[in-house]
Amino acid sequence: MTSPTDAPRLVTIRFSHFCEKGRWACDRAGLDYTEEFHSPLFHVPPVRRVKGGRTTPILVLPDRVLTDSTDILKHCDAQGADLYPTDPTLRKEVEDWEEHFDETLGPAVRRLVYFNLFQVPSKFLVELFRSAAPEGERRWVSPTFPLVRFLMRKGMKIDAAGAERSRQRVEEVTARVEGLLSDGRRYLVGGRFTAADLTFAALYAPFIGPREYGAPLPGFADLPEPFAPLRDTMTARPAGQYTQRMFRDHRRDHRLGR
Ligand SMILES: N[C@@H](CCC(=O)N[C@@H](CS)C(=O)NCC(=O)O)C(=O)O
Repeated sequence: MTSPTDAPRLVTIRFSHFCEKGRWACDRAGLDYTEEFHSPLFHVPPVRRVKGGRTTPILVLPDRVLTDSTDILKHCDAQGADLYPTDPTLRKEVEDWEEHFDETLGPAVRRLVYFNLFQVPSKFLVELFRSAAPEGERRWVSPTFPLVRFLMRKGMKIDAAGAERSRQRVEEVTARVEGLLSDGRRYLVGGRFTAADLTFAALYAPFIGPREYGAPLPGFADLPEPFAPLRDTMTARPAGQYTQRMFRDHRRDHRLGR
């Protein structure tokens, strides 16, 4: 029996796709955790308090702190999430895909999506950021939004040239995955759901906004140009359909009873 102070704590930027990756694994393992969520940049002080760097997700356990989504998946696997095959060859294949998606797809999707979101009326993004903020933080989101957007643009090099490079990067990775799926397989490795599927689906999800996503995405369905055509194209293609299927069939959340 865990006491409240022993309960794992998942520190997130609530809507972040890397955080969805970690949260999905925690839910799949049935961990009894609490999520401490924040809006972008407001996450920095709380993250600094638990570790040196500034990225989320972070899983705070009674005896250690896991500061990378892959470490969180490994922990959840050991807790019953069943994300890595036992066969060493298949396991290596899953780990290689996971690392590849983390290194290439994750940052590229983020830049491309923000580049497009920064061009829709800012009320959409303010609403999204507000939905990620806890009570005391929420009232600061709107007044600080122009500064936060400026710092995000600068920090993540969110400009037209960067977005074009990211678009190409996304295309390369997505085409590789669609190449695998073209033989009719339902999962990337070994005929069953693994960390490779979870990672691809979580990191591709910002294009789609799946219904089962573990954070609210207010206004997603109504987002105007230039985001809407990107969302529609990326949803319709095989990788989008596969991502939706992974969410539909495997994104369980025991806390929501699904
Ligand atoms: N390799 C890390 C990457 C995580 C990451 O990039 N997180 C982003 C959110 S999508 C973040 O926290 N960015 C905030 C910042 O850098 O200040 C992981 O897999 O956990």
